[in-house]
Amino acid sequence: MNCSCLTVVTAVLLAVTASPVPAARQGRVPLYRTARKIHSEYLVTLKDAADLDTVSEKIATAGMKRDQTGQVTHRLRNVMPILVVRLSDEVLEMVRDLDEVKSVAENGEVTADSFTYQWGLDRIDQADLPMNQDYTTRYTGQGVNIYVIDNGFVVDDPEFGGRASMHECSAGDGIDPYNGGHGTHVAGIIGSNTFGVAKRAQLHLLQSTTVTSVSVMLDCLAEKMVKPAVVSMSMGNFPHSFNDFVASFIRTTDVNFVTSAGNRPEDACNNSPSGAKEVITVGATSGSDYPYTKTNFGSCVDLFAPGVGIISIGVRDGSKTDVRTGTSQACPHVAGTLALLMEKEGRHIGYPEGELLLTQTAAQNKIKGELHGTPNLLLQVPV
Ligand SMILES: [Ca+2]
Repeated sequence: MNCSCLTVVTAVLLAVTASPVPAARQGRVPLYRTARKIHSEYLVTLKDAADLDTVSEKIATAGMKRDQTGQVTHRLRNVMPILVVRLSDEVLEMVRDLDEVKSVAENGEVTADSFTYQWGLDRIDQADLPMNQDYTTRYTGQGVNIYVIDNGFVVDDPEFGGRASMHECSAGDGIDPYNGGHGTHVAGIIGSNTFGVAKRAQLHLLQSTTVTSVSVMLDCLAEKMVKPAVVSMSMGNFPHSFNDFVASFIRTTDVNFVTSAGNRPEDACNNSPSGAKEVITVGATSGSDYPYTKTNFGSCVDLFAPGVGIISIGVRDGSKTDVRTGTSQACPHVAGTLALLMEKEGRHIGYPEGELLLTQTAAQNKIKGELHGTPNLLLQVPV
């Protein structure tokens, strides 16, 4: 099977599953519609006992008799018996009347990973699939300060609604502020108007790229943070000794520190600060509730949150949105949720209460596949 056939197979499966409501006429097999239809192109699924070549002949003959298009371009035998065809409208109706045919689907353009809405929000306000295309919570994180340690911030993006600013403790590090936009994407998941979990939280941005500058910033923050507060850092690969530093920061300040589990994939206990017991460490899941293939795992991960194909604020190529994957995208879902919980409680939530609340309210045993000892907990917001 060549590459174009593989592409077609993908299109078949997506096209058939994308629109489950058939537009069938009486007596004819269902015609499944697609959102971005390609004119005259269809996927004809045959009954198991049907012969692909015989049906192909019938379609070609029907086209010739009517002097119309009835062309079979691919015969798929290995997964399901399917004919990929080009048909005129009249021949299409004839095909839908054939005894051997089970269903017909329009061919259409599909764009993998191109989510037009923030499915991560949709997922965390409901315990079970399927998602309902909606994110509803009565909380916004208003009055809560979220300190975001990252790099590549665009502070004045309209999506932040004026709620984002560089914090006085920010190291700056003298790097290009855009720097791929990682921090902007992450902060957008925490608190932007469209893509954010906590849409009214105050975002304090701290730009850094080195272990020393993060340490200097945390030392500064320990003095300057205003509660209710939470710290979010979608960064890893610190030396193991940093675990002790961040643990002391949490105990001294009584402020929760959320971080990404990492994308190796390996035991999160081997990395820092994901391996620190006091830190809230977040693994990443997909929209079908499987772990992200590269998510770090194990007992040091506290819970999972959406992280595969997450849309948020984009800065690359002048695009206003960007779709990214990783535990960097999972971590900010949790930081935003802590802000919602603090608004709900009407007070600061510190250590270890924040971690307890998150794990107690998480959806249990929803994540499928191999978890390598990671707790089967999926983030849920207070609704
Ligand atoms: Ca939902």
